[in-house]
Amino acid sequence: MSYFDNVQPIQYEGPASVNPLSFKFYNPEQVVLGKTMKDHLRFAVAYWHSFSANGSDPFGAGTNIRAWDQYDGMELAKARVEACFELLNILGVEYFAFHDRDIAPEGSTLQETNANLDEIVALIKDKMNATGKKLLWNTANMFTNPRFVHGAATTNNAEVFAYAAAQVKKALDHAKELGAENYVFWGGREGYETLLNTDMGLELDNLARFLHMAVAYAKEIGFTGQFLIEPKPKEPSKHQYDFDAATTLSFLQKYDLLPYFKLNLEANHATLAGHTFEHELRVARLNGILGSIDANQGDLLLGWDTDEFPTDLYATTMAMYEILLNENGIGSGGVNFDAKVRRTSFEPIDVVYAHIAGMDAFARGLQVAAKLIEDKVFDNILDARYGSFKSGIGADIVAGKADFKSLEAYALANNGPIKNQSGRLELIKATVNQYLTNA
Ligand code: XUL
Ligand code: CO
Repeated sequence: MSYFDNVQPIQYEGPASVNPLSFKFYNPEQVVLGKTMKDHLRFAVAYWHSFSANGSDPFGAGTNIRAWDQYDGMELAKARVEACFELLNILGVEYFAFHDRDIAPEGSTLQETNANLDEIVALIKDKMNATGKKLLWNTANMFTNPRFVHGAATTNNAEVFAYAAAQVKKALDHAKELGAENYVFWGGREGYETLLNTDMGLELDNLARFLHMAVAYAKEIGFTGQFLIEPKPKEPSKHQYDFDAATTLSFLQKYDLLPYFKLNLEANHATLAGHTFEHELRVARLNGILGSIDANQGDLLLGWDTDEFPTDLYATTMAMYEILLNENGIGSGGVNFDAKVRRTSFEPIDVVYAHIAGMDAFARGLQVAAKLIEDKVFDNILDARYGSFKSGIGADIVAGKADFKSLEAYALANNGPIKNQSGRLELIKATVNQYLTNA
């Protein structure tokens, strides 16, 4: 049985193709800067959006038409596994990602819940072995169930903390079992609403304790995937502790967790934090913690986490520029489509179109970013703009040879007016546009 209209595997047909079921830019084996597109991008499908969600929003019921909805309980869970592997095959995508609660229903006890999970993980493992598909990452959903109303690792209730630990322990067992290349911590309800009833110090200390326990358990069972933290500034908590890349970095530094964690950065989370996606990627890259990305885009007119499929070529180009400059590129991470079709795009085929759109947007972004790098466009801009630090007093500053006294002496001796140069911003933007249209 087909869940996606018997669509055949999507082929690359080039930018001139009018076939909606073809890639215009994503050509998996095409080599860009010494590596295939497939290896640069390491695309992943997000289970929760494409197989578990139903298209509902706070004002209305689900609209998605999905053939697996004829089932429920464990039968539904099994049908979703079938659908997932069918979609991966159609798209030629190698990876997928899931939360524990996406793949199997909760039972009335933790034992029952774990048994349900074990059964579906075994099915997924068989499918992975049969198809060669891989798990980019898994994670524990510690935000949907009402028990997490006050948080999980940052809850005020120690029993919830223990339950969350049990849940992550199980998820790490499954990560090991399925050979997950990463494991993600997104702190869904790890934040607070008001300081009037919040012990921020204890909550943050506990979050660090929780993460150290995860590191210790992974070591104990021999799970070697990369740990990732996914920052987000708000939603569902009013104030999330892992606000953005810089905040998360200082948390990791303070609690001696930096050796064990990198970041999974999401475009829409960046814009919610008041940053561009490339800002977040740059902060992570400069600090050696750029691990993986959740590819999507927000709507700047709306200002919440709309999780749209990424189609903005400017944004994908700037993101791929940072990834290409990262040591070892995206590394063991990937480009995970944490994105959902709009409520109005309710047919199964829309899920296929949406992924094609996102994959092409990133493939095009990769091509343009590679050309910008090859032609040293930004290198030349920066060389010229920061030229004053290459010689004379600037070189002394950078070499650590200057102090306040020598700089004062220099400033006093230089009586003429200081001359600045134009930043040439409009010219630079026009150049980027040229690359976007011609590269
Ligand atoms: C929520 C979000 C999550 C994480 C995984 O905004 O991005 O889906 O990616 O828990
Ligand atoms: Co995400």
